[in-house]
Amino acid sequence: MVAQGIKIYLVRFYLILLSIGIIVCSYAQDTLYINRDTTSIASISFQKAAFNLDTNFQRRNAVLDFPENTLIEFVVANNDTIPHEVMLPDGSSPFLLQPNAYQLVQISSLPYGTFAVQSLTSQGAFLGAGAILRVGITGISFTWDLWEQDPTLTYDFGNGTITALPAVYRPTVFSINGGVDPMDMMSSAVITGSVGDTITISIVNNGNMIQPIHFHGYHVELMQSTQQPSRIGWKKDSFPVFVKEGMTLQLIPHQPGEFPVHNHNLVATLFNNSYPSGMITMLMIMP
Ligand SMILES: [Cu+2]
Repeated sequence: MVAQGIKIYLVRFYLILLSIGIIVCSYAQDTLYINRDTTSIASISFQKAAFNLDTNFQRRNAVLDFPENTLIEFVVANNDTIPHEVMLPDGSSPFLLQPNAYQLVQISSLPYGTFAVQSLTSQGAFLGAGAILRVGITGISFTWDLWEQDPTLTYDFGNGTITALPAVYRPTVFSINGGVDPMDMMSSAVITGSVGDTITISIVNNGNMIQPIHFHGYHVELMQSTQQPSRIGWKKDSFPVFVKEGMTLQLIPHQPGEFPVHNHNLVATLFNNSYPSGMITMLMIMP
């Protein structure tokens, strides 16, 4: 009798273990890999860091979508050769990730908006490592991952020879989603839609200076901001995006047309002595 009881107990225990295994296997979180590499655009070479969805370096940071008011889970893995201090958007203390280490992140919930998971380590912070979290954003939506830097300084930050911006900082690479090719209509930065659409634009400034974004043709509404909450509801054609800020803008086009949208600091619309190229793109609105 006792032996049979133990046997039933063991079978039940085994079934519980099996079901836990099935639940774990069927629920795979996204992994954000911290990657850093040398890259080049039009013969200008520089270092860049990013959170990517695999170990292959891409200049553009990953975008993860979550519903509002639910548990947010993902894994952060350090594929870099140096430790990174990782900052979460929930106000918790940053955590240190050694090379080849990974950590499961759980955030109980985030409100509607655009947030970032950023590296505070200079090889990440100054080289633009910041994954974008979009929470509760549905429908027609676009994301701009902004970053600027001086190509020479990227190597100094990468080598660890500097850990702060110099007094004279003259960046020449101004990128949206890792690219400086705004006149390419296939660019992920280009906003497309029709008159009357509700278009959501998520912006994260992963750069090191304020990026004042100017919209032509339309006013947009500030729906959310991690650093300027008092300005929510403002409808304007120009918004400063502060360093490391996450911001959500809403565009409901009242007219069709093709209009530029760009960084109002005009050196940001130059790259390798050519204009327009840099932090500039297009709004392509159909009737
Ligand atoms: Cu303008």
